[in-house]
Amino acid sequence: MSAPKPRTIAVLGSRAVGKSTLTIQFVENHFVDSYYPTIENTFNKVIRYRGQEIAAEIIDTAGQDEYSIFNETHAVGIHGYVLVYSITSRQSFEMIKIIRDKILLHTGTESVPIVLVGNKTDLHMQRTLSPDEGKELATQWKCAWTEASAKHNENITRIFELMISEIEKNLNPHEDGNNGCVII
Ligand SMILES: Nc1nc2c(ncn2[C@@H]2O[C@H](COP(=O)(O)OP(=O)(O)O)[C@@H](O)[C@H]2O)c(=O)[nH]1
Ligand SMILES: [Mg+2]
Repeated sequence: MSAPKPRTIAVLGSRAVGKSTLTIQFVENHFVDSYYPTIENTFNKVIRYRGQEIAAEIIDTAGQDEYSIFNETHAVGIHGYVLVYSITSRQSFEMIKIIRDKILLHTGTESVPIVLVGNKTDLHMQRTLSPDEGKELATQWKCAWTEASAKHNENITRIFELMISEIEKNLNPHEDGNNGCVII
């Protein structure tokens, strides 16, 4: 049996929500406290999924805001999107909705594989978004959702396992056990 094709994953969200931190935590297993905010980087990592080794190419984007034009390269050749907000920033949560609209507009599809991530759960005192708000949005979008802490390495591997699961579900929609949305 041939090895599965590489999967390309884009990590999107407002600036400073932790896109680079969670990507580096996942790929290199360490916490970076300061990372140059505006560069885009691509990382490679093999992800184990259902006994298979899947090569993932992870694009850590520079981040989106109301002034930055959606980069059309993020609509081509991407298998799945990790959309990150910070549980301390309602603005970052609102930005996720705008980003998703732009993805759908540029890809011309009704849905794309998405994992919605509420990052920075270690900042309990600054929490302004409840888990339910994230879950509700994921239910509406029929996508996966999880909260995470890139700082404490909580649920970081889970994000990418969910992503592969969403991508495979999208590519093989009729396989057993591949229906419904995954929420943990
Ligand atoms: N407390 C806490 N800080 C985080 C977490 N993830 C990222 N940060 C910090 O948030 C800031 C922005 O992170 P960065 O990954 O550069 O954000 P990006 O612009 O989305 O790539 C940095 O100072 C990180 O150390 C987290 O889970 N918890
Ligand atoms: Mg970054």
